[in-house]
Amino acid sequence: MALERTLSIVKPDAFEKGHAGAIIAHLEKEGFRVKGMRLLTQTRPQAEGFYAEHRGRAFFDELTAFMSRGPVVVMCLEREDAIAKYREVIGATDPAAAAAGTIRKLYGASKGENAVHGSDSLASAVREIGYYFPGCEVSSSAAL
Ligand code: 3AN
Repeated sequence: MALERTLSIVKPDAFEKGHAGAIIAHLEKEGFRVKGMRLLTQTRPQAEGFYAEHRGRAFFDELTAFMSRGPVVVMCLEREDAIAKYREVIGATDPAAAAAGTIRKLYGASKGENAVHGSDSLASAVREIGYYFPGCEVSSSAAL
């Protein structure tokens, strides 16, 4: 197993409901270390740039309007096997299908408003971390 980093976002729905602290604590208990953290309200173009790979899909407008409607907590997280482990801890995209105890099962409401985002591959993690942490907030100790 390699030391990896992944990009985590506490989405606007979870932040609005006051779940950001519980979600961060959940991730820390699972062994993730916070290497970078920002609270920001994205512009629509910023959300569209982040989700560029989904442009053209039926839910793109809904997704980018949602992701720019209020504050999000964006984190660069590090642990062994971080990318796969994070996906396991957050659960399936649709909270109704997510396993018991996962973050999306606990805090997500729907396929769109599903509490958190996580990188789905090493290539995505590199791109997504660079999108929000282009500078010195991310130290250089990990494999990325
Ligand atoms: P994941 O975030 O689990 O990797 P993707 O990559 O399939 O899921 O989708 C990217 C984001 O688009 C999801 N986080 C989800 O919020 C949103 N999304 C996916 N499918 C739908 C849908 N049918 N309706 C609304 N939003 C969706």
